[in-house]
Amino acid sequence: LTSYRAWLQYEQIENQDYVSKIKPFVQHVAVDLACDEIIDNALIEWQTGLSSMFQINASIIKDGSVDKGLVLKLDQDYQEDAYVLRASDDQLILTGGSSRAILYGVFHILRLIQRRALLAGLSIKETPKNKIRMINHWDDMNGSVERGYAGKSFFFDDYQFIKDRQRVYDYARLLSSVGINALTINNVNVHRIETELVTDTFLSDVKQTSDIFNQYGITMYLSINYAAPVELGVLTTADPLDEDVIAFWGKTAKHVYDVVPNLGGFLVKADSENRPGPFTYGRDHAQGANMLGKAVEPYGGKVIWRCFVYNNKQDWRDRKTDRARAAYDHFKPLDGEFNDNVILQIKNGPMDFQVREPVSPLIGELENTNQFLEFQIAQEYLGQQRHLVYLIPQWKEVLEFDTYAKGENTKVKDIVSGEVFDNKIAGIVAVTNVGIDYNWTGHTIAQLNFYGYGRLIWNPDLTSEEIALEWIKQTFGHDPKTIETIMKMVMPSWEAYENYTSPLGIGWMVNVSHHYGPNIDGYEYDMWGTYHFADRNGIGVDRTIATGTGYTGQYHAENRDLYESIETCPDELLLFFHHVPYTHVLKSGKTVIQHIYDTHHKGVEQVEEMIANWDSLADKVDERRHQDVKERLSHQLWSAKEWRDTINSYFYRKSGIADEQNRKIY
Ligand code: BDP
Repeated sequence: LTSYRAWLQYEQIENQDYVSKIKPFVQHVAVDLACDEIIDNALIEWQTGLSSMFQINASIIKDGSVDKGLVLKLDQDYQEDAYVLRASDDQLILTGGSSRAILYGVFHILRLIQRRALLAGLSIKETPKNKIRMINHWDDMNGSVERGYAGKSFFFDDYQFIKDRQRVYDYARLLSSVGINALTINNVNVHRIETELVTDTFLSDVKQTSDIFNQYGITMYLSINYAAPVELGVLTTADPLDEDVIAFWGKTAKHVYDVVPNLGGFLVKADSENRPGPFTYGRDHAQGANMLGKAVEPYGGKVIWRCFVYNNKQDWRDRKTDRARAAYDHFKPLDGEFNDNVILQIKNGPMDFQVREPVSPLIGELENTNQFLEFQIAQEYLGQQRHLVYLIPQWKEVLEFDTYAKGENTKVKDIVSGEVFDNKIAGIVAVTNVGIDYNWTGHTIAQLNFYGYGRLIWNPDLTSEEIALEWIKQTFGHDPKTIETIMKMVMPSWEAYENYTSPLGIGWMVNVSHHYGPNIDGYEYDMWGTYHFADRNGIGVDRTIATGTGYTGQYHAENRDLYESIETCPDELLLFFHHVPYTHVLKSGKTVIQHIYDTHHKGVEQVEEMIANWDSLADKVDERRHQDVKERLSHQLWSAKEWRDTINSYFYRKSGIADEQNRKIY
């Protein structure tokens, strides 16, 4: 099925001129290295791609050279995932630092061909910016996916592993095609049943799944239950300093690694949103994480410990419990206390994957601790893959953000890559957006966020436009009008979503719990720490040092001052940092209230434009995909109008200030 193939369409190439230019490179492939299962998969991919695009059956020559064609070589001096592509007029040499690098190189060449690039004279060196490039699944063993918008899990169903693993293979292939080299398969919220993933009940399934990923150069990890010794009925405590607990984890790790020697390690969500953790026993997160770190250390395992830790039962009486402060307040004091094989995983913003948040102030503050940056590809708060929202522009802003941690130009991308603080382990992880839907991602265009995530974390200097263009050509072909039209749809889509949802960085205003659709006061009177404080006079959260929660003080001086002052605070984050009257004049020259009205109308118009654009492609895109996206866009328009009307009428009634343009208020 076209949608299932995602960006690996390998459409037959009609342009004979192009075919004749590429043919010399694709007749033979000489394998000048020892084969393993990863190389075998690279060769299969090469043959699949060529037979489909050129109807060529490339011959594989394992002990001999070719003077025309592709040559695969290893060079131990290269970094593990790095590769070089060098071409003369009819020979292309791919040299990689490892089998995995060869696989990446083959996907790279196929990508070039799918984009109709020429190969002659090619000279490319690729080294990924981030060593670990990871995906987190929030799949539960009952088959559901927490915050999953593309159908059920393809790993689990009915409290079992799904035994037909074809989809897992296909998925591993898609992941490696964009350079992903690590993943967890189960939810960070580990229930009773998933606690048993580290026991004999499931270890052979874990091993079989891990083996599939290994064949594509991907290391698998498990999310574990911090309270496993208690939950499994072995002990009455999970205290990290208790001898029996230490022995439990030592034994468990040994057994897990006996069965699954290639397992990457454990991911842990502790003391957060009702999950158990070291706090129950009066211990801190370093004590909790290090105990597990030591257990997996003999086997080369790692422990990834999430920093999404906050008090989810707070009513704002004590301003110091501002949820935005939590990650920094919990983890900054522990910098330097974590084992070498422990990594802290930090969400990109201080709250929770909102359409607009400042960058987490914890990033750049851990000078002696390994860290991962966490994004969310699943559009939990961004339209749940029913709305078209291209996320790369948002992530690029995060990666390009200057923390000033070590003076000017200490950007997030250089911190999380491990370069700034010279971390041994470093990288980026994201919550995936795939499920069992026939097109993987529910919304076909949401495939772009999956593709783009991989490409961006491999090379954060790629622009949003470059990534979108790559994806469109591989997914929808080469018709110039199609390309231009889809570009016009995706590029402004994040801004459009921001326009018709919650304004000026305040976030939330979604329905409680499922997080879809407008509900301005939903979280306002719930205890999750996500307030907007709208009243008849104004709106926003005062997070200043002078009069607010002091959150701005968690940033380095330059950013602290920027956000602290209402004069310099950027418009798009104003309500995140300041409480202002509706009549406050933004840098744009508009009042806050007029900005709210205008952006909400504009957002809806932007969706109308998206639809007009998509309609114009009716005879350019195959019917199934066209119809599919069209249905979602129609829903998006309905939903955008609901947002506009709900937000605009709420603020009109609160403020009593009319829209200057006198548009209808519902
Ligand atoms: C929030 C989700 C929740 C997750 C939590 C997390 O609403 O389902 O469990 O994050 O990251 O975004 O642990």
